[in-house]
Amino acid sequence: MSKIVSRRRFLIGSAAALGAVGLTGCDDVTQNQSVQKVLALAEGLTMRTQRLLVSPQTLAREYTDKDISPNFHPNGTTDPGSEEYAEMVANRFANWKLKVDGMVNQPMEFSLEDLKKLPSRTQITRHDCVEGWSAIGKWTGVPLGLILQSAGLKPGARYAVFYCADELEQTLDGSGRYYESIDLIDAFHPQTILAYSMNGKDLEVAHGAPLRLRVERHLGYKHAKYVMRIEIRDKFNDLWGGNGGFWEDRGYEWYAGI
Ligand SMILES: Nc1nc2c(c(=O)[nH]1)N[C@H]1C(S)=C(S)[C@@H](COP(=O)(O)O)O[C@H]1N2
Ligand SMILES: [Mo]
Repeated sequence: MSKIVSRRRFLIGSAAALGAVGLTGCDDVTQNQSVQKVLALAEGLTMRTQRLLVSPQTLAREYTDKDISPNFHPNGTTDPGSEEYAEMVANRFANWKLKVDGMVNQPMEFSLEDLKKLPSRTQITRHDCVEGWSAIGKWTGVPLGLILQSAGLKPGARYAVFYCADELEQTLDGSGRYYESIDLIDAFHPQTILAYSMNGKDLEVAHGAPLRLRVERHLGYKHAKYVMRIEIRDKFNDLWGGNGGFWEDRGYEWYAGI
């Protein structure tokens, strides 16, 4: 309990430390239930404190072309490796379609060509991975808000869940599938885009081709690569480990605000 109280004091007392909370490794943290509870509490506080102090529409810093990192390290899955995915790569994603469904008025499908015809946003931002590296890249894609607006949200919709093509951990029960989720505030944030281009070229396989999420005020693991389907939901605790993402199910925070 005292740990929790001091954590709370620390959080309330140090607005300057926003985002510095809870950058944890995943090995022993996942084993320790009380640590998990503190992390969960800290996360709630971090989110509420941050949401109070930072307006939902605050933009992440954007950079210029000369700031772009010459080497942007691909991380996690660098090729989903399935036969299905290999076929998609072979025909340059011509038959690939992004599915948008769940709590929407109009379930939709978009080919890569469809997405490229929609209004786009280009942003040069810094990607921060929990593993301790950062890189600046230029991303072009469709604002997620546009897609959600056109599908139309049903009452009670709260989250966008991203289903990816890769299993980061090979498991028999499918629990190694990469997935992520964000709330609708982040989904409609102007810098939240479905990117099909990086540094002026089609997104490479290593960086999540054909489509990856950029959710610029969050840590790297929220930026789902190889996005195949977006489902609008009112909850995510009934999916896989119940924590809203592959890494969240392994101890990372759901609200990875920076
Ligand atoms: N589908 C999928 N998305 C993912 C990952 C992954 O392994 N699979 N890794 C995440 C992590 S931890 C980071 S830091 C970034 C890395 O993006 P990059 O490969 O473009 O550097 O992707 C994120 N999105
Ligand atoms: Mo990461």
